[in-house]
Amino acid sequence: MLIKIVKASDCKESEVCSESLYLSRRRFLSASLAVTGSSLLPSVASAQSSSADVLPSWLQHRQRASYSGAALAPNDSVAPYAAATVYNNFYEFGPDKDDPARHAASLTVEPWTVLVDGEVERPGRYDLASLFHEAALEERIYRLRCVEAWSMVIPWLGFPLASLVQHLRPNSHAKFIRFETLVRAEEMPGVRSPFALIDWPYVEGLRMDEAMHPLSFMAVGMYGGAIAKQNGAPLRLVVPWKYGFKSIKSIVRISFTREQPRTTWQALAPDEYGFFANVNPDVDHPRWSQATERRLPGGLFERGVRDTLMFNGYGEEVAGLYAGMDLRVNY
Ligand SMILES: Nc1nc2c(c(=O)[nH]1)N[C@H]1C(S)=C(S)[C@@H](COP(=O)(O)O)O[C@H]1N2
Ligand SMILES: [Mo]
Repeated sequence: MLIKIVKASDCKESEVCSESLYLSRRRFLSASLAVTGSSLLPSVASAQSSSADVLPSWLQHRQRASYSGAALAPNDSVAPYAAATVYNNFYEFGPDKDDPARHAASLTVEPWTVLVDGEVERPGRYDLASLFHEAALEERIYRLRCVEAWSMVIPWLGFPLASLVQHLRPNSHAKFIRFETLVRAEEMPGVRSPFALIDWPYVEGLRMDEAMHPLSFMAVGMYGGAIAKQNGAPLRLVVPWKYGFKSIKSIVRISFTREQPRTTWQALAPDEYGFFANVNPDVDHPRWSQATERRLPGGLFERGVRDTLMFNGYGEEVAGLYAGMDLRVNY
């Protein structure tokens, strides 16, 4: 059976592609699941489940702390788990929005270690429990605004990046942090693909003051449970005032550097994607406007288009980081 259906990833900013086309594709997938049996399609089957898996054991007994900053706006509602785990960008698993949900299930996340190196007093290879030592677990409900002009509200569980940095003790030469994603061709079809544009590993970075900002977050869970593999298990960065591509997934290396790191999207298309990548409705992408965004998942009668907010609505907290900087130059 061959059915031609428009892919959500073909839609980006265009007016003609609506979320409903994407949703009907999902219905088509679940219908075919019912016919073929879920055992044949384990990755799609797991993406269909409606709630998060239980937290890994090292997190289950962590002390919890509450966070009172950066509240949601009255018109923000949390995306259903099923939406946040079927519409993803994770190019290691393929270029289409549903590739991560289909292929990430086979990713091995245990054991997982993170290499810490560079200008730091405590370099080494850490497992996750020792990386976060005795930090208390927090929930952060953040807007995530992709540079492609869609957004979602997602509840994360994890630790402030600042607590990790303090634990690792960067020295006085450390001006930036560089993060690197796992590269494992056997488990990552996008890495194996000869058509991939990205020069693996996926790399992202922050200036040290950005990393130390209380909103910068290392997620190890979502929706009160485990973080889904398509969302960057077992460890991903979340920087809510920056375009989504800064929020690097499945991190295996954290380096403290003197120089600004060469990051993946900036290296690929420097005119289109900057190092800072702060959400900014006044600075358009060369190929589309950043003034508005599509909030996902859209309702049946509502296209869900809304104005994009400066710093994704976190300006009160973060604008001071960029005082005196020209954000048209440093996009
Ligand atoms: N390693 C890695 N991290 C990544 C990406 C990627 O392709 N590879 N995509 C980024 C982009 S463009 C976005 S919008 C967010 C999407 O996060 P989500 O799928 O959890 O919504 O992940 C970011 N992190
Ligand atoms: Mo993105």
